[in-house]
Amino acid sequence: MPTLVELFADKIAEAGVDVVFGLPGGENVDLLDSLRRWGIEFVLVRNESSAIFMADVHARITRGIGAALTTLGPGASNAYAGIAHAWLDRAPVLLLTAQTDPKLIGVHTHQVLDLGSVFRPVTKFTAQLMPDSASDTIDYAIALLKSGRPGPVHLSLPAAGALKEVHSSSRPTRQSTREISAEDVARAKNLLASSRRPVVLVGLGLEPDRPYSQLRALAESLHAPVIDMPKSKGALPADHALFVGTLGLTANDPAYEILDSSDCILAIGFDVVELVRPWRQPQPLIWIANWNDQDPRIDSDCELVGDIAKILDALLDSPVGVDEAWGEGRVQMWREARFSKLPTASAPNRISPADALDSIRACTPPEVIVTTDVGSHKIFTCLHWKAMQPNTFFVSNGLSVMGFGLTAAIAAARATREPTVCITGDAGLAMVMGELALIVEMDLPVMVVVMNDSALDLIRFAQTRKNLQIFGTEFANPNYEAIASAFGLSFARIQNKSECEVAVQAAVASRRPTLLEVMIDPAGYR
Ligand SMILES: Cc1ncc(C[n+]2csc(CCOP(=O)(O)OP(=O)(O)O)c2C)c(N)n1
Ligand SMILES: [Mg+2]
Repeated sequence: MPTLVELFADKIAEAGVDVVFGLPGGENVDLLDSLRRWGIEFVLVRNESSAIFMADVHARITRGIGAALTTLGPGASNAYAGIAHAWLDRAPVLLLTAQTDPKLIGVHTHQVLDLGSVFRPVTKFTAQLMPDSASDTIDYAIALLKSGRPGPVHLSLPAAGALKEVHSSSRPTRQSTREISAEDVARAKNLLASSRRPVVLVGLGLEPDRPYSQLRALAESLHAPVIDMPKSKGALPADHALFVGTLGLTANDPAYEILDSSDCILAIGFDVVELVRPWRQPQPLIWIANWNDQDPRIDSDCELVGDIAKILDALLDSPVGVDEAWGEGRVQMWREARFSKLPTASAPNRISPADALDSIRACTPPEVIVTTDVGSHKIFTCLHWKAMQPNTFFVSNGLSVMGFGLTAAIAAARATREPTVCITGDAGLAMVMGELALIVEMDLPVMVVVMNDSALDLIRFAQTRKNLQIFGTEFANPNYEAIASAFGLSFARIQNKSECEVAVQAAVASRRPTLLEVMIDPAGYR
């Protein structure tokens, strides 16, 4: 009979896990050894939440599940931001933590936290593995990760149980498949037929279904402008005649102009968790997703839940009667009004955010993966970056947690081995700076672009808007050249567009781990 840790390694390997991200404690060494013996790679992170961010991105790129490992109390609680991200950003990540021997709970308190209570609000399921039931518990936890709306699960393993022999069973867990009713399809078609100005709104739930060709075909047949959300950027290429822009960054995102003037919303894989203001669109809404409209439920006139590609195919022959001034023409007008206005840098030796992103876009291939951290640079990057292919843009947007950007880029480059760009603020980079070591250890083609403004710019801007004094939002940055050299990354400091182009071209060509310090003019974010 296998031991409990062997059973765990066996079951996650069977579920397709070939890498675990984590930072172990003494209680994990038997499990770590079983991962080694099962040929599962272990990526040793420098901070536990990084492990969850990486497991999320790994899952999203491979269409699989992510796995992370930490020790008990301190390691588990250090993973909280990561798990909270996986919860609100709908990521199928299995977190395995250690735990104290159940016999000692109540007697011994050193490093002991009630991890079930800690993780229950931010997981789909949390349980302690017990030798008698571990096999079924692991099966259940793995099946839950991706059933319905994806999300994290937490299992804890008391060190005392690690080497107990356990009974292994394999219960096939049924994935519920929802049949799409002909009645619902007919109702959706009627709504579309009577719409003069339909709009498509896509969100984080397009992955892992990837119904991108069906989405494009349906939008084109309806002449419906497409608005994406940060986590679905690239679903329709940014240069497509029907692509409008990205929603979910501010209360007045420019794309609201198109959304507000539409008369029917086709919401596909949409999740209001990505919006910074409550949902209050009065138009008829057709809900298409792999999970029920829930949490919070928004008003919809028709709910189609199931395989998104099949649903979109079923709607493809909907009759259309859109206004002539809608569709491609309306999108073109909107773009012209918007893109004529972007500022260039006003401060000396500073580059504007638009110039920085435009030169990165011009010097990288269409399929380049971009990740962003959280702050003013995130809002600007989500609104301005032209994503040309699906699933090439990674951001924490449900939780919007700092520290995600760098770790996401590491996981993306590790999984794809392709040039990956991380756009991060200086404060966000400082939170996870230790992870720079992983880029060099794994020799990844990651370009870390740090927007140096010596400030929590987004928070400083909130002070300015309220006419408050700047207080507690500015800081001094380290010498980034020395940081790059200490970690073993190539380095360049950038003060204008041509320097940016030269540095990005060099980084892409060399595929070397690179840190680019961009002397940003934060006035350009506004
Ligand atoms: C872990 C975490 N702490 C705090 C915040 C709140 N917050 C959002 S943006 C921001 C400032 C980020 O500063 P920086 O990384 O330099 O980006 P900038 O706004 O300057 O572009 C803060 C503190 C957060 N989202 N996540
Ligand atoms: Mg900053």
